[in-house]
Amino acid sequence: MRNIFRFLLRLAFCLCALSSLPAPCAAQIVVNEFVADPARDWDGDGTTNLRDDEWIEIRNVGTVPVDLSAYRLADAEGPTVFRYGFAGTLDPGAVRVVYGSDSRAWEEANGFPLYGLSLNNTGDVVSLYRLAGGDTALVDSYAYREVAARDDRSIGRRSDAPSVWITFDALNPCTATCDPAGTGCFPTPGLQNTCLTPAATATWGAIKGIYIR
Ligand SMILES: [Ca+2]
Ligand SMILES: [Ca+2]
Ligand SMILES: [Ca+2]
Repeated sequence: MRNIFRFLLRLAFCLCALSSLPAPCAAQIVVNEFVADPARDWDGDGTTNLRDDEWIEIRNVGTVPVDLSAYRLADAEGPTVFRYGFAGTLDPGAVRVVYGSDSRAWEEANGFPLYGLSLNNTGDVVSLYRLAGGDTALVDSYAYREVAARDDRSIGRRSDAPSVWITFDALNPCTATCDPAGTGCFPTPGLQNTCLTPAATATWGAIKGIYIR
């Protein structure tokens, strides 16, 4: 019995490694955090740009590496206009951040309009799709409203409770109107969604490189 279980487990892992197969393997990759209304040079190119400095972070919440080549980002317009196509592999627990400038370069190379990630400041949907054979499956999405998306606020999953979404508003503190609620945490592009605050001096060194270039 135990051998049968091990065989099935191994088979499941092998199937997950094949990028052409649909969910539940696809559910391993989730939208983890994003900034829709940038007011600083998030991508580090020396200028602040409303298109190029938006960003979306994804995370592998599963237990096996995932080939990202079938994954696409879109906004509320849906899968008729993709904003970015991933490449490479994402290890379990790892995150990958895509800036608007990355998106624009991908759009240019793949014949899409050069809108970048195109995250509307007055509310939009961040969507992650997966191409599977002739189908396009919605893997994960998050709809946000205007207040939480204002200047340099990111919205993301709590690292210790991934089903709970929060606003990372240390750079632009929320009032009581933020939905999801503000936390006083800094946005963490390319890093786990740990809550880093100005008071957390012990860990500030790990993230200050993002903000001080
Ligand atoms: Ca925007
Ligand atoms: Ca920039
Ligand atoms: Ca993050």
